[in-house]
This record gives sequence, structure tokens and C-alpha cells, in this order.
Amino acid sequence: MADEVILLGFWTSPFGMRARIALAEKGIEYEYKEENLADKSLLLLKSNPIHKKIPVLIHGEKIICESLTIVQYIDEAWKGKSPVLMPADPYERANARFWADFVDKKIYDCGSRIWKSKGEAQEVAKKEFLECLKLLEGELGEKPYFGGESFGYVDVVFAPYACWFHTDYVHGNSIIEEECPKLIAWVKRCMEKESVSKTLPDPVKLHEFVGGLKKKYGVE
Ligand code: GS8
Repeated sequence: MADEVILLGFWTSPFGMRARIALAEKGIEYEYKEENLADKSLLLLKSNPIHKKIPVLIHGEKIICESLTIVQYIDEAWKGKSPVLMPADPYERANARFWADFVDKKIYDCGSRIWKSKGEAQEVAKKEFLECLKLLEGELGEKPYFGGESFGYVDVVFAPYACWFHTDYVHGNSIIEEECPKLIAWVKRCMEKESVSKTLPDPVKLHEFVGGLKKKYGVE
């Protein structure tokens, strides 16, 4: 019998969504356990004692933490299952890891700073966010996906942020559509994939959730 697969996640987490998209792409059956991050389960605390964060992938006796590591693990542990997410060529693999790291270092941070701030600070964060998107659009170029002809590792890593682009807490206008049309076309292409559309939360619910956080942080 195949080892049981369990994923610990939280619905608004782009990190958890990466793991879900990768599992869906590979067609792997798993049990999804939604965590209450305000009252973490013993399973989460025991399986990720270092960071105590989701996502955590449990594959039989094996525990894998950190979303980028999880996506690469899924690709390698189920190597025989298509699609293969990582490029075969070492240089292309290095490039994919570079852009995944860029998404990780810049997008979450800038995006969060937009809703956590007001006034001038918020304008600075919005500008920075747009600059990051433009750089990503440059890397995408004329390709349909970051992975080239097919949806790959960087697509899995970046696609969870697609639900942020159309919400007012990020921009409040259509500036991203005007400035990054190729990226928006990529978002639409990703959303046509079931692995993405079934994983990403409803933007309206996400908006409400962020509204609640803004109140909590006193930035409304
Ligand atoms: C980040 C995971 C993370 O921040 C990854 O997996 O890539 N580098 C990690 N998880 C958050 C939820 S998303 O905001 C989390 O679990 N937070 C709980 C906490 O900080 O207590």
C-alpha cells in the first residue's frame, strides 16, 4: 500500500497553496488538514518544531517542511508521475530556483506591507510590488508559462499570488493590468488549470479575511 499523504495548511496561505497545486498537478491523493494558526494542533507542533508553521507535508513516516522544499520533494518523490515540474537542465533548474527565491523574498513581503500600511508607506509598498511584478513579467517574456511550454516549478510557486492581483488591498485600480498585461494573461492561463482554480480562495472571501486582519492591526 502506498504511504499515506497528509498536508497541513491554512486556506489563505500562499505557501500552503503551493503544496496543494503541486499535489493536484501530480494527481496525488492526500488528506488535507486545515490548521487553526491561533491554536496549532499537536500534529503541527510535533511535525514542524523548528518553525511551527504550515505547510507541512507528511508522507508516511517522512515529514517535509517549507513550501519550496515541499514542492521539490513532491516533484522528486513522484518522479514517474507527470508533469515534471523542475526543468531537466541544471542551468534551467538553477534559474527556476533563483526566481522561486525572488518570489519568496519579495512578493509576500511587499504584498503584506501593502495591507499592513497606510498613506505614504503604502504607496511605497505598492510601487515596489509593481516593480517586482514587472521583473517577473520580464522573466516570463513571450513564454506561456515560467516553465516554458508547460506549467512548472516557478508557476507553482508564484500562482498562489494570482488572487492578490485583482483585489483593492493590493492596488485598488487596474494598474497591474495596464502595466503587466503579459503577467495578467499568465494569471488567466493558470486559472484555467484545475490545480490552480480549485486551490486558490475566492477573492471576495480573501478580501473579507484581510479586512479583518486590517482591523486587528489597526490599519483601517
Ligand atoms: C513560510 C510559511 C509561513 O509563513 C514556507 O513554507 O515557505 N517559509 C515558509 N506560514 C504561515 C502561514 S502563511 O502566512 C504560518 O504558518 N504562520 C504561523 C505562525 O507564524 O505562527
